Amino acid sequence: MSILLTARAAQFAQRTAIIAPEGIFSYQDLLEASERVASFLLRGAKDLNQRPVAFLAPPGWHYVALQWGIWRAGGIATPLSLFHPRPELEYVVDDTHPAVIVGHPDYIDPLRSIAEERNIRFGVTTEALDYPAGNLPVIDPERRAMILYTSGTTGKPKGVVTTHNNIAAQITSLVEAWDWTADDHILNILPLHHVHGIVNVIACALWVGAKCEISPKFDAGEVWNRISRGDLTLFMAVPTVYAKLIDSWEKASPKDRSRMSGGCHKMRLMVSGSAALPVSTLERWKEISGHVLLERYGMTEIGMAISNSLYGERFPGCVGAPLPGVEIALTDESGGLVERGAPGEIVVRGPNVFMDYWGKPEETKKTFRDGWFLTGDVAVEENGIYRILGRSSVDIIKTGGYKVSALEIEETLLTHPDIKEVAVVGIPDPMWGEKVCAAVVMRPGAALDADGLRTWGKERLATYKVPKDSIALEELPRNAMGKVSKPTLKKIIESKHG
Ligand code: MLC
Ligand code: AMP
Repeated sequence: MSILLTARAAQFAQRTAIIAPEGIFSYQDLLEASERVASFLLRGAKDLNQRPVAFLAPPGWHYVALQWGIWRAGGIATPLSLFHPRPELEYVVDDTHPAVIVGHPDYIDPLRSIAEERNIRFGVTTEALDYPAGNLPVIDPERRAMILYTSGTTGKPKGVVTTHNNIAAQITSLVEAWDWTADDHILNILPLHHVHGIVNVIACALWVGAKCEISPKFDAGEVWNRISRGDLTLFMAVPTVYAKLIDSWEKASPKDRSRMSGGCHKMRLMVSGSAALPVSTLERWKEISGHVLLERYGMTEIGMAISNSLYGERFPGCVGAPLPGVEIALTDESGGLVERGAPGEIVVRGPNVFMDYWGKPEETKKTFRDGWFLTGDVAVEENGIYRILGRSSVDIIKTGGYKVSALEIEETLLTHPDIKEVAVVGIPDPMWGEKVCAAVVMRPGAALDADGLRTWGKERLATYKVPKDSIALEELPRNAMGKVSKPTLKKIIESKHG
């Protein structure tokens, strides 16, 4: 309800909404700032009429004021990633054709030139925040609210469009399941171009009138310092963050350890998601913090769908039961329900499910069957509790909570002048969950320079997509059909790394 979200804020007017590097801001401050941003975007027009507005700002006050401002002007909030080099930013801009691009003063380059080259209006967040407030449109919550880019099995990322009502359904389901209240105080350390940070943390907090403290970037030492102060009630992160926090705790002195663990004891809930939580991480975290991490399952297209319970038993290695308002089924390839206890694809139905992929009606159609969204994730269910077994495609990799497409990375690496053939796979890794690795066949006379390839890759792809390890092979393993055998390749890479 994004727009319904802003409508709720008046009731919390004097309460603290955002604690960020830029300062401490109340709900009233947020309403006033977003009104100025909306007026800046409108520049006298009545309504942005569901035109996308692309924006790039570090997690913090400018980000939230801008997001709300776009919603209040009738636009579609399209957050760009701080970790995307120019070609990836250009891809999103060319895919969405935004009415305006807005950048934080620290991120003007290369945004301004991307906008100028395309004749798109460009603005700086500071200008928008200083603009005189004017009249704003009334927004129907059935309208499009947000586009988030997600990798798929078909190469380039797709823009997932959610309406104000979709976002409201995603928020209210979590508010109910996890008992959010205005007394909550959460720390966000997640990036704000994905649903985990945007909906589960910031939007849920602002829905109930809670305090949302926003770090511009994850830093394990700083998170521990913040937790140690003992005034946070909630924390949500991906498994890699917990792995990094565990590492940092192990390195601390006994005195600091007890301070860190003490801060955790004061919290009411710690949540993990976006990738499988290893049971070993869950167990170590319990020893350190006293919390059994609540693991839940979600996806950009649906928000959160399945969750362990807040008060009842939490099942290690499982993601729990369907969230309020979300319907789940497990189906076979022809769409029939699988037998009880048998593996099946998770399919999802409910008001939380997205509207469409931006500008891709055919791809949208392919991901729905009889009104159910097909996730591509495989699970089993026993006694109402779901366990994720994996994904139906080897070409989707989850690294540190980011979903990346092996095909997209392969397409980019193939443009390297020395590379003749390439295949990308995800290799299990204790820190990252999966690590992106590439096998390349070099052109005659060329030798693989793995570090050089990483530097080259970072100019074209987000750093988290760039292979952490690359190996050169004489030829790629292929099956009888001539198709690269990724399971065989994974074994070859794993054996090379011992
Ligand atoms: C950073 N690096 C990564 C990476 N993150 N490499 C692979 N995978 C990642 N996820 C790179 C850096 O660029 C750097 O490269 C090197 O690894 C070391 O970085 P770091 O400083 O150790 O990383 P850090 O900044 O600590 O980031 C780790 C992280 C971050 C886990 C905090 O990746 C993160 O915020 N992940 C969360 C993503 C997320 O929100 N996903 C939710 C999607 S929504 P170099 O070469 O410069 O050294 C979703 C639905 C749902 O999934 O269910 O929630
Ligand atoms: P994204 O497209 O970035 O939103 O990522 C969604 C994907 O993350 C899902 O389709 C799952 O594959 C994965 N995922 C999310 N939560 C979990 C979880 N708790 N366990 C395993 N996989 C998860």
